[in-house]
Amino acid sequence: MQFHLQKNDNQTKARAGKITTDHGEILTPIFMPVGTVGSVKAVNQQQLKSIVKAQIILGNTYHLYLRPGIEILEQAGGLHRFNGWDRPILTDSGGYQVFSLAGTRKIKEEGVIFQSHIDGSRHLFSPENVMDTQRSIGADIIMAFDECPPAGCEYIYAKKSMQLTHRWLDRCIQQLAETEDKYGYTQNLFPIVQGSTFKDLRTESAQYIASKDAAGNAIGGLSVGEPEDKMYEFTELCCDNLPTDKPRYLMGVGTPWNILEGIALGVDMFDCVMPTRNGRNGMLFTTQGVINIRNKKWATDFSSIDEGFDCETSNFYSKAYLRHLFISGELLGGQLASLQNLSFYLWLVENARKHIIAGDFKSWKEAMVVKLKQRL
Ligand code: PRF
Repeated sequence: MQFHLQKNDNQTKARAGKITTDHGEILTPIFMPVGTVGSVKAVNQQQLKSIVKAQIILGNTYHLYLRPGIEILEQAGGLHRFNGWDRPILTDSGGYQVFSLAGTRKIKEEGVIFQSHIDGSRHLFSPENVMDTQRSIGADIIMAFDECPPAGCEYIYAKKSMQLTHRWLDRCIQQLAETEDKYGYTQNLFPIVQGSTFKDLRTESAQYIASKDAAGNAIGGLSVGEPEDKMYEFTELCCDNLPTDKPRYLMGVGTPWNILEGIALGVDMFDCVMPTRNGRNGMLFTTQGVINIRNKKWATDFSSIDEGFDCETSNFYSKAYLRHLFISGELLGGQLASLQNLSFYLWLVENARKHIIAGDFKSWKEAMVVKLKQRL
């Protein structure tokens, strides 16, 4: 994998770049739609390409390991063959999902013992077997196995947890060195910075992660319930301590304005369930602000979903029709809302990139943040 920096913004820490993987190029900054079980909910792979213009999607080791399971993924020849997505894929390690989803779990030096959210069965995730599982899934970018401590945890817990994440990282690196790519293309490990909201821990963690000279680096443990200003403060601290010549990925973030602020702090990659999950609940992100499409006020508004935004969904359908679909419980409603939101997120990062290259990112971003936060 290669990362080519094309432009550094003069007024902020934003960058425009290009990542090259064996499944094609990714122009940064980029947003990655979340396809937890190998499917971006309600949106098919053709739509992801032609309407959303997604360049890379995400999958989750935790979910794919439980269902369909490693044997089936290996028989298929990896996730790309299984789901028909021939562009880059990134898989999260499960280090977050076992903490947020699984029922009872026990963290040990060896790994985490957890219970499946599907049938309650017991499993162990270790740095070694999570690397093996990600080999079998076959994503282009694979994440280190980490522990994401809860927001507001005590210093001593955050420190021990960070140290465990660092020891697990070393074991991930070792395991990858001892195993091979399964499907003839290169898989790239991204380590993850932790350290909660403690400056000394975050600095130490970012420097430790940087010393591994990985193909890219991630920032975890943020957007877990801390105030927004803390999230920005710690994102910046991490970025400042991570290599400039490698992509930086802020995990699980966020709202459209979080993404713009993250870009201004030096982040290159983002993922979040928000555009799809909130979309299925009737929350639309548009170039004019946020819409609750179930609201009565849209019942007779026959204007397009997002006027002035050139996307298939926004162009073809009205607010009144989309509201009708939601009120009637039609599946198409969730699909159209997801398409609108994902297309908008990809539009947003594409435009951020254009403005970084043009040299007017800062003023564009400031005006956009105000506009996008509006509730219509
Ligand atoms: N670790 C991993 N995945 C994640 C996170 C993390 O800390 C987060 C936190 N926002 C989202 N996804 N492995």
